[in-house]
Amino acid sequence: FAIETELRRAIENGCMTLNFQPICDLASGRITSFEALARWTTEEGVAISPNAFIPVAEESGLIVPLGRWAIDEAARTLAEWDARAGGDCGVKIAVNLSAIQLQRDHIGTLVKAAIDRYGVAGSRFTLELTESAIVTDPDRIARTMTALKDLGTTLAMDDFGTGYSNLAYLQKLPIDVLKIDRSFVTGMLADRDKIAIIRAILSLASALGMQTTAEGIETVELAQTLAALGCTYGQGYYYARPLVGEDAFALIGTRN
Ligand code: G
Ligand code: G
Ligand code: MN
Ligand code: NA
Repeated sequence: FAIETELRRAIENGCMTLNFQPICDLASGRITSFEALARWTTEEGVAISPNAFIPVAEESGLIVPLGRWAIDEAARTLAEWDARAGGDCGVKIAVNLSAIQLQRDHIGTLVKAAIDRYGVAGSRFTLELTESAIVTDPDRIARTMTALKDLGTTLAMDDFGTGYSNLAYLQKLPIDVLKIDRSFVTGMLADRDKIAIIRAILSLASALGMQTTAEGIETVELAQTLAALGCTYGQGYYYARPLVGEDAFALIGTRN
């Protein structure tokens, strides 16, 4: 496949970059972390969405080098921001891990290597996993998650509420944060069913001692309503779109 060859080259040639979208404390509006989102810009200047290249990367096995690059680049970015801030710049970076990547690579070892290479504490990283990762190989996932917790990282369940898994895993795995999928947030103000689902997720998280992040917050009304419902963090275009690193760093200075 031509796209595979081009993707391999993009990883090697620096055509892959990370964008950063803030995740804010809903009560104060302060930025607590940034989700790192991969962007592939071709040599012709065409931006290709991760929704297009992540599946290709997974099918071809290129998700392994791509995922290794993303973890390293996130750590490098944190070290750069800390250096510019003259100390801990005050935010974490969240890296997405796909199910296939978790199956094929040793993520704990990679995160440890990035921590050592850049001298950034493990507590500065969040790893976002999906329910599909748990369905695929629960025992392996449990070991990986324990290794990641031992490094001091935060673990978030991405797209929560959209997967096929049963809820028993919530009790067994060391999950810190549930990310409420955007599909429940979009249009929730005019939809009692969506509000009921969100309330149920918030109540479940609270009972299990987990925090919550609502995705897809596009308006101040959504931010206020979710804060009033007791959601901890929010992410979405209301706060900011995914930004290039330079703009993300500048935003810390203006918002925090
Ligand atoms: O940035 P955007 O909203 O278009 O991202 C689309 C999807 O791609 C999201 O589901 C996101 O989790 C995923 N994604 C973005 N960057 C990465 C990455 O570095 N690794 C993995 N596995 N998924 C990513
Ligand atoms: O699956 P994951 O949650 O990692 O996906 C993140 C994706 O969601 C990115 O592609 C990002 O661009 C997109 N996104 C982030 N905030 C919003 C928002 O407020 N509205 C919409 N429609 N998409 C968003
Ligand atoms: Mn995510
Ligand atoms: Na998500």
